[in-house]
Amino acid sequence: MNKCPKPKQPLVEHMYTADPSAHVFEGKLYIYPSHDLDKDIPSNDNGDQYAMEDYHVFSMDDMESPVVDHGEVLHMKDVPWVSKQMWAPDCAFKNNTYYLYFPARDKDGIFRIGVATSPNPAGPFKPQPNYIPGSFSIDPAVLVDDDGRAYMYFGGLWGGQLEKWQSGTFNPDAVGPSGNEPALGPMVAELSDDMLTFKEKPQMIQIVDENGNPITAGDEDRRYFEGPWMHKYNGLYYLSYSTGTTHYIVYAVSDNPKGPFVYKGRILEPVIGWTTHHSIVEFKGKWYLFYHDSSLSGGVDSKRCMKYTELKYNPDGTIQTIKPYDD
Ligand code: FUB
Repeated sequence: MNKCPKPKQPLVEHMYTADPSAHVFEGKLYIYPSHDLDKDIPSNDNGDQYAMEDYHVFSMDDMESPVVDHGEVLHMKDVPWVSKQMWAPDCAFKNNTYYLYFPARDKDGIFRIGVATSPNPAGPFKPQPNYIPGSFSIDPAVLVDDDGRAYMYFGGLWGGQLEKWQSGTFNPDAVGPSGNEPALGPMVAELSDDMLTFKEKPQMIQIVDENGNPITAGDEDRRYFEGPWMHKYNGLYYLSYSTGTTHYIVYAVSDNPKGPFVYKGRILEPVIGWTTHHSIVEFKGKWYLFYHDSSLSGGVDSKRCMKYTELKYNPDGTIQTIKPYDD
């Protein structure tokens, strides 16, 4: 059992955790993070330092309760198609079943997205024998909409390989657009009713500025890099994501789950460490941002710790920008 967490402090300190996806299931807050290894691996743009092998699930009865570690719920040795790097997961509930979605490299070194199921939000999760057909890249985030339809958002540049799929097939030499060309966006695909396959071919989401012009690849303060999250507020769809090289969590809004989305602003200023990755959840009448930084390891990019803080909206629905190290 861990101590009661405080806002902007590590949620747990007995292991390194990152990419926290938070959801309210069965009246409690459940968190599905990546599990960073306590190993020193040289960093590169391919992300080799993120060599994670398994997932733990955490829960809190409320924001004043200790964080419970439910232990290892899935290990890559139990997933036949995985070779390495189990990155940022998410969990969704439908059909009386919890679905854990996770990216990992297949036996050819290509990132795919798999799914594992459990009758319990705390797992353990039983993986499907193969990855989701037609899946690629990283960072799945699933929204089960009010009408029961479920959408998966995913994709990440560089180590996450999104730019290598622009032609529709994997091209290891492909590079992304640059300068004034429209930036790549995250992908979206509606999930089948059984939540195990895509109902359709994934399509790229368009993110535009206030004048309707596509955000360009050179606009690194606003363009999509990785870590999509989708939540709804007052009936609108809020797509939030990391800008990667500039280390912001930003957001864009639409009245349609597939966009186009209009860029609105920043949610989180840069944290300690290269990556920034988050989720947004409403719990017991307040909204929270879950995120990570590398403070627990003294700044090692691949040894991160999940944190939370309250997220506030302005009356017009915009989100107040959070400074991670100010009170
Ligand atoms: O944790 C590995 C990768 O780092 C995630 O997939 C990215 O979003 C970044 O946080």
